[in-house]
Amino acid sequence: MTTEFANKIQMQNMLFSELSNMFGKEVPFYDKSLLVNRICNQTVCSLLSKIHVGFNISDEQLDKTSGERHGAIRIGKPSEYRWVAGYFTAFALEPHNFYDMTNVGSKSQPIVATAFRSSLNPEHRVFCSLLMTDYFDPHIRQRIEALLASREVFSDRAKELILKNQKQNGLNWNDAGELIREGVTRIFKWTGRARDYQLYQDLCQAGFKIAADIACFEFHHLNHLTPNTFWMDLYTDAMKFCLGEMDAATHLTRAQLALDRLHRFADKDYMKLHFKHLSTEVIDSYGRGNVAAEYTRELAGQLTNRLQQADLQLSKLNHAGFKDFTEGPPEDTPILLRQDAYKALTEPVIFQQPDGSTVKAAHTARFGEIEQRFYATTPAGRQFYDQCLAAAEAARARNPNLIKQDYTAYQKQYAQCFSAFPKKLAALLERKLVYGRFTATPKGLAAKASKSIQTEDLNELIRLGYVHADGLRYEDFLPVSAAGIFASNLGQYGTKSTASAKPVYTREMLEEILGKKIIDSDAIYSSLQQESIREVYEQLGLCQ
Ligand code: OOG
Ligand code: NI
Repeated sequence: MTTEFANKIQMQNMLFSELSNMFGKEVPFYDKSLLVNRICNQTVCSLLSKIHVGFNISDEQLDKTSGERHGAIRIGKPSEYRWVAGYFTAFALEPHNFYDMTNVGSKSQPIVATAFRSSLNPEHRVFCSLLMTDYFDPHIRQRIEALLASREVFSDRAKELILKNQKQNGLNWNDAGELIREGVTRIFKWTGRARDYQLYQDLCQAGFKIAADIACFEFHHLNHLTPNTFWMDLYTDAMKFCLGEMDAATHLTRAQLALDRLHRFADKDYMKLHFKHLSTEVIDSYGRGNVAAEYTRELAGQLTNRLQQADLQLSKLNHAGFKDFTEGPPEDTPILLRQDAYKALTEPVIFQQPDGSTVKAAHTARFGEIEQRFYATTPAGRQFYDQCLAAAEAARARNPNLIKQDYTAYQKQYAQCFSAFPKKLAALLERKLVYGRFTATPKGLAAKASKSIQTEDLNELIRLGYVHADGLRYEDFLPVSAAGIFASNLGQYGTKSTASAKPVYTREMLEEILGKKIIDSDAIYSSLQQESIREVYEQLGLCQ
């Protein structure tokens, strides 16, 4: 008997599309931010089609390319964490990397995490935190654990489906649809209902807002669902403008600057990185266009006008402004990922009290992140990035007012700290700072046939045009950026452990809770690179 199982990647796309619909209904502001992003991405594409003659993108493809999301949930107890892992397995989302957020200096939070995603060409991810109750003193710990003990996030039916998937390694479409519904109507849903207002207040006042966000709520509500943008600075300026944080003249100038920088930056490697549906051959076939100096001004003007229309007067909606600065590398350094966010909204909550009464209150946790992804760094590249980042953070700390006084000057100062980092893929690969994927070119194969290849040096082979190099895209997260996002949204820089000694958390401990191994994504990037090098050498008749 053959059983027809639903395709897990298709299930994944459906789940994230449904989650995005759910989140848009829960948070209308999120839908507005998606619209701003769409308009900015369209503006980017208009410029790209002038730079790369032959490039154009249909509305449908734009939606597809913009459909990528990462979500974040925060879990309270190990048993829930294991159910979540079981849920994601049904969608081919597996745990990648161990993030110890208790260990990021003054930004530390009482959580450890992993990110669920597919190993190859992931489209979607969920950053999944687990509250470490032993981070706190025994009294607070006991109160949190007692409240969590009676929480049932997963329905019996959801558990049944998760176990069924585990047994069969697949679900039919009926079951798959039901599991998705469990996700969007319960497991990841925001209900505005919470419990134990006293504990909530005590946790917030003691500086443990994150614990309050996790322990007192009914379900594992999504706290953000992040789309990607084609050009971060264009989007952040657009949002700040719509929120009333910048006037039209300033927006016009800044948008034009961002587009001019994009013009300089958006080479074929940028196209490859941002438009996965385009092959190297297609991108290579584009002609080089001439972009008139006035064109970016014109685009910036159109964008400024569009953002002033009635549907985008975001300042009239309930909001808490935009984050002060972008996390990650500066705009000119295409590594890892850049992230920014509108700050968490204050939303009404009804607390069910232990005595049966209810309390009306408000909670601030859910925010609107955005990201742009670039190349995955090797350990050497990551170390170099960390050094530059430390210098940039130190410079920011020395002059904390600069951001508000002159954001352009702040960005310059920030970028300056990364100036030693190469800016182009070829140099990044040559210096082994990012991972690549290599393929033999027709020219290389012809050279092999005529036995005229004189070198085995990969960089030389690339220079000769015998090998084509792509960079591998970074598909994971950055603890320091995450900590910055937590800090800005919780309005709390970090949370110090109040246990008699801060516990040490390990990957093995989280693996035991998950009941499965956590995949090390660095090993994946590295093996993809190695495998492609091996193939290239074989195709070109060279030994490695
Ligand atoms: C998770 C923060 C981590 C990111 O993009 O780095 C994250 C959270 O706020 O719960 O999503
Ligand atoms: Ni995030």
